[in-house]
Amino acid sequence: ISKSDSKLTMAFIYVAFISLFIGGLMGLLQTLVRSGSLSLPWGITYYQVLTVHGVILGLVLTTFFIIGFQYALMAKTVGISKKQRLYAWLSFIVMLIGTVMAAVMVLLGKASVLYTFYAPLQAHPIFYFGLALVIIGSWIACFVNFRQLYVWKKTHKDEKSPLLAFMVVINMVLWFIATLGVAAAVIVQFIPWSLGYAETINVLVSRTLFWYFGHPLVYFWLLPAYMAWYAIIPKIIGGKIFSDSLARLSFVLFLLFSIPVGFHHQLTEPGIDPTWKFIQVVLTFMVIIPSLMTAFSMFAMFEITGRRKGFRGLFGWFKHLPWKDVRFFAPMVGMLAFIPAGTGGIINASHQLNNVIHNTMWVTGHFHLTVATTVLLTFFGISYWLIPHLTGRKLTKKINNLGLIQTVIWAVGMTIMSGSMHISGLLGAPRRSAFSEYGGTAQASDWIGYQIAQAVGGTILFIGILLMVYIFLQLTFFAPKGQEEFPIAEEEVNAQPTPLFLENWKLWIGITIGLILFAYTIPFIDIILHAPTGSEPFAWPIGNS
Ligand code: HAS
Repeated sequence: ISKSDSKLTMAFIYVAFISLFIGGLMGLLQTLVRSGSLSLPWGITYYQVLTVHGVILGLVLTTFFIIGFQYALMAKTVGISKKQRLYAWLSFIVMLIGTVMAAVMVLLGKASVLYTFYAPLQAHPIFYFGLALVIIGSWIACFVNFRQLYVWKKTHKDEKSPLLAFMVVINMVLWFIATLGVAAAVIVQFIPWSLGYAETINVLVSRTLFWYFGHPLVYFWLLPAYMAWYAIIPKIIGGKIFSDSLARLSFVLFLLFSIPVGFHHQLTEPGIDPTWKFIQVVLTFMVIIPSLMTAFSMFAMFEITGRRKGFRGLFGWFKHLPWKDVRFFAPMVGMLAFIPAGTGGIINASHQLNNVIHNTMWVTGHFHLTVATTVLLTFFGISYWLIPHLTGRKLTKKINNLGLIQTVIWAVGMTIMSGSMHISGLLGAPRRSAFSEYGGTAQASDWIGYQIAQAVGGTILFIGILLMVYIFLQLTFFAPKGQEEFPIAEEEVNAQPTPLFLENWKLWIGITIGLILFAYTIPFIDIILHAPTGSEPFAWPIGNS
């Protein structure tokens, strides 16, 4: 892609890697505090560190990497005009200002509200203003991407849009609809409440609006990884896209089913009618289907490519995979991790089993496997070719090999850390708590060994982060000059034409809105009507005298 587009994407990627370093360091501190091996100096609290860790890795790193990567995909597939690029820069600047405002408040200990930031925890108003700016900046990015595809379509009538551009737009539609919920919470509830205009806040409304956003958020993280799996990995392994239609359908299903499911994070909460919890659990099981389709599609693509290269036998095709190419190896380890990670998700979503694991370390284990392994290793896999492509350098054999080592370190560290998180969670260890022996109870003593294992895994992961930051610096500033390809796979030659209805935006957005209204309207009215006295639904001055 052009120099100007490269600069734009790199701006986002710089923020992502700085975040990786700071957030990773906080993660290390946390595991050390939880295992009782460290007490934090200078009055810094556990929750301050936990908030920096969650916000900077879960929200900042991901959002910046994704939006930057998506700009690169759009520039490559449908192009970007000068004016759109200016708006893209505006999105970056607005998001950056918002991030700095929120980060300063968190670092000063004035916003130790965790990455979920719902009430009753309260932050300094500047934190919420910062969040609002990040959301607004990301909306500018949404509209730039929508416009890019729209302009392309106008000059390519009756053609299907490039697969990656279609995927980016789905992800941004999903993000836009989802962030409406969190924006409402920030503007209508948190800002007036934190400014002191309102004395009270309706906690359940704030949690419900957060999770309306919080679940699709995890698919906003996952879908860029799926973009690479569907359309980039086949090229890297010398294959073709298994099915363009299947890939598009799975993305459409994510759009439909990732939003009306937030209650599966609130299954233990009073105040929500169990019938609606049940309905949202059923919808959660629907959102598993596109991931199962993806797993099928990946296996099919690997097998077809292997057989074409002449490998026979039930698992012979397995050998052809380029295990020594880090552009493949890192995402592949991510895929493998998604098998237990996704299984854990299905356990979480099962209403009764959720009672066993909710608010325990199991959940922390789950999301370190999903977002911090499957998604992050895929993002690392993308970085190995994208960064040198953008900086006009080469991925050398040496850096490739360091990348292989990095991936193994990550897999080992995460197996130890996330494995012990899952087990200690089953033994009842609560999440989000600093080290405690709980008054010397026998049950708490069962957890300590696992907490030490988490610190060991966390330390290994931190070494992995240092290595990754080193690789990033190499790829950005020091690797030899050259050209690295932007690998985008083609479709199978004999592929069936993709049905046009898959690009019927009005239809899909219409069904999405219908499903959201179905899943949320009645329970939301219920929550408001039955709000306890003193917790007005909207924290406006009028509602709270
Ligand atoms: Fe989750 C909690 C349910 C997926 C992230 N999740 C969380 C939280 C986070 C998170 C951050 O129902 C914590 C929020 C908090 O702070 O409280 N999750 C699910 C379900 C799925 C799921 C049903 N989660 C994710 C993904 C995430 C993520 C993806 C981030 C990216 N999750 C829950 C629930 C909770 C929850 C409850 C609340 C728990 C509570 O009570 O608090 C599904 O989407 C999973 C479907 C996935 C699969 C796997 C398919 C496998 C594939 C790989 C194939 C491998 C190949 C390689 C091809 C069915 C695609 C083969 C190669 C060879 C060489 C063999």
